[in-house]
Amino acid sequence: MAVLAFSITTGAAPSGAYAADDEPLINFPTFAGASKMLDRNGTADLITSSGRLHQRILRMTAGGFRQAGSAWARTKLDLGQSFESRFKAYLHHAKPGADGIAFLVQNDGPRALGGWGGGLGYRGITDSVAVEFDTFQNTNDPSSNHLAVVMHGNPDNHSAVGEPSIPLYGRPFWARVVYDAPSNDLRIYVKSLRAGSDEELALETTVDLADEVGARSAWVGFTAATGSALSKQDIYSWTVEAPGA
Ligand SMILES: [Ca+2]
Repeated sequence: MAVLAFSITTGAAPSGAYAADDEPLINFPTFAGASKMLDRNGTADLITSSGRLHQRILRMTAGGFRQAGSAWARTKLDLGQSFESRFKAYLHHAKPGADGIAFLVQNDGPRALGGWGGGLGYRGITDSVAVEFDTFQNTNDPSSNHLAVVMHGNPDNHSAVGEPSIPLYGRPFWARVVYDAPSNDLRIYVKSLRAGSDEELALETTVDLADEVGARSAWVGFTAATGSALSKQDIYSWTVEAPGA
């Protein structure tokens, strides 16, 4: 009923682009039963974690050399409306680890997968905007613990950079990507899972996502990669909500 009422008040809402009040557009509290709702490429896989939680997770890379993976929700995202994406990640395994993960909106399609290593699995996905969580310092990187917003699949050119106070590698963290469509304001928050930790604003920039991606409706998901240094890169939980709709 809520969906019907909403579509009437907003006019010609594209089918499937709006959810009912407070119902996430994309909702993976865990990745149990997610196989039919996620397109996975390269090394991205749904597995049962071996740790204490013993839950279904999205493992983007499995700890081998020169791996790259991508995973895209089958529900496309309307970039003309504000949204909030929240996920819990754990990048771990070897020391040092590499290379990190990225949250993307893209218009290349459900098979999109980019290059390994510093490409973070998105290098070459041209119709995209990436938010990278980068754990290995390449030539153009400020550190081995940074966030960046990157346009058009070129990780050598950061549009905006932030360096969080918490480690992205070796400890699980929460990330929240908040996009305000009217102002094109994009904010990325991170938070340690440690008791008493506060969320911090790690990066804020202005970007017109629909304009950069070249479409109002985009695929949304993650990429990740390893190179000569290795990581297991796991997503434990992921939601996308459009609270301002
Ligand atoms: Ca890097």
